[in-house]
Amino acid sequence: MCGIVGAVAERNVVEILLEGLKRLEYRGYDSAGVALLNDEGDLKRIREVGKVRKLTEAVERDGAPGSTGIAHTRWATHGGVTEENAHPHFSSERVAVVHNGIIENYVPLRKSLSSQGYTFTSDTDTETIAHVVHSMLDNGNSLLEAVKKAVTHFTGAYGTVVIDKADPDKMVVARSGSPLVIGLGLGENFVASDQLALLPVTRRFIFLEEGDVAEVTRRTVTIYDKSGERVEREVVESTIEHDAGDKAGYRHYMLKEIYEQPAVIRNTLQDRIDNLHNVDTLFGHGAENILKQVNHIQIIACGTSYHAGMTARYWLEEYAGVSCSVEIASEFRYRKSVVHENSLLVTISQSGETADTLAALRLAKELGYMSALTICNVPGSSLVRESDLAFMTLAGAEIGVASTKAFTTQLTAFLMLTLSIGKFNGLHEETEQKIIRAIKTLPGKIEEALGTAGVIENLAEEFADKHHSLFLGRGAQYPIAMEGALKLKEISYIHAEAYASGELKHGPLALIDEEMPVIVVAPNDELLEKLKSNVEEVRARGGIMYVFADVDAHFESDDTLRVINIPHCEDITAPIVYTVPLQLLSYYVALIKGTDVDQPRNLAKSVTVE
Ligand code: HGA
Repeated sequence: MCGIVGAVAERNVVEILLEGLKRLEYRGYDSAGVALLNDEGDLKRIREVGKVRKLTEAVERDGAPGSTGIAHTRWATHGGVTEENAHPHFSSERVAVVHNGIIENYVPLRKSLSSQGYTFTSDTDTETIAHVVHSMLDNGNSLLEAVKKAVTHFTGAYGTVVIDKADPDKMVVARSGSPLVIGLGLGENFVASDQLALLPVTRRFIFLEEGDVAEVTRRTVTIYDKSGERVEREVVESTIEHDAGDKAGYRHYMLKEIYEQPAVIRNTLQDRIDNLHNVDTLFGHGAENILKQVNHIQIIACGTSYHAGMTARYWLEEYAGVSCSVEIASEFRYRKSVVHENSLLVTISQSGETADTLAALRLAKELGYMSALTICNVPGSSLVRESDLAFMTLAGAEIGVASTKAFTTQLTAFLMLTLSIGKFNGLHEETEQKIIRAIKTLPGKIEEALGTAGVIENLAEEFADKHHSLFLGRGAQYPIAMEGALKLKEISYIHAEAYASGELKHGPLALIDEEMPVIVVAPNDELLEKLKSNVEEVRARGGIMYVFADVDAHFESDDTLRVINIPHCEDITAPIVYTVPLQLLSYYVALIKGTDVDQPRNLAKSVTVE
């Protein structure tokens, strides 16, 4: 959350900053701002409530060239969505700061800074950073020393970039809890919260580590670690495609990403599905030794990734023969839990920067888990760097805030993990081969499932005036129902609840009437007959149902029941295939409701605050 871009160059950096912000807008779109130091030594700031487009228009209107600059797109945590609270924040028209994270002790800091004579012009926690740095500069410190000393006063999380009017051609950056990457150019250098922002200007990156402070000038990058020691960090060549931020002709990123699923699942499987015996290549050095010994798997994740973990539990217990628990990261990290012997921690995150998941990983290391594996989509991200093992999903950049292709590739990764562990736990070869064959047909099955788009688009009309909805599924389709409900909530703002179908009569049945559409996920599996009984229970109470059903499940459409036929697929891959029409449903309902599909209200991607 919150997008940061900074640049020091010989040329005017305004366009670099604005293009970077546009590419980071998925991280927050409450307001955007830029601060620039020009050749005359002036510090100029332009801020706008709303999207980067508004900032771009304002910059074009006002004109604000500068060869050193910082920019920010905000997802507000402290202080409303106003121009005063938009970043960059200033101290005494000298220091300018952008920040991603939360300064938790901002209240006492504000008090103490106010008593020193500092005036606050915003309600944010961030403004304290500007004033603390300024007070350190006033004590005669260089900008680097000032930031190094300032960060010792903060508790909470920050990725921050500071510039000083009195010391132009320089940025000082600090990272603790929120990601920052330095981009290396020729005679110019950059900083951003995600490499995606800088791909038009460089492919060479240094990922800052926890506690790092760095001074960035046009020609130098000097990094100090958390103990203040000067350190060299590896320079990584990015393999992400330059045009990863394009819509490729689709109306929305989300639609593009839904349609990319066959291809990215193919990528994720390629060279891996036929090499499952090569466990170390799949999950990292030492994986075979670890997976052989695993007695228990603890999956930790948030949001959509949590649903991937919940689905995986069904597979891991049934086919890999290993017990598995799944927990939301923000719960796990704040409770006392029991660690089973030979437990593997598995974290899941698209960005690899999800604050709660990262904190849970760090906690698990202290708790004595045997090993930690992450399933992640961003190479070089914090989760990947800090885990013992990693499986990279190859979904490519996901820009739509509502996750789609990241989810289905996470599930694909879990299928391979299931088979890899199953192999050590006596999974029958015939079953293994059957599953592999099913997995190989996945991209094709998803292509077929995408063929339901026209039918779903028509049905979506019926949701336009609805305020609530219920999603039902059984077995591994229960978390898929949860994911379907989450998608609908996220982008259409329709209240959606998911229940395991068997739970219906334990309460939610009371809600059923013709105003409450019920979406049922009904593959042709061993639970179909049970599910059919649940459908009848809803029908008997006048509910309107939308049943996503296997062509052979023999549901018939009538006045109260609309059947959307889904191509037949194997039980094990069905959760992935059925995800796709639910994504399409939420997309088309959102279109009809006219919401902002890619940047839904109040949300942002890459949740780097807790
Ligand atoms: N706390 C700051 C920054 C918010 C943030 O990082 N969001 O992801 C603010 O509210 O402006």
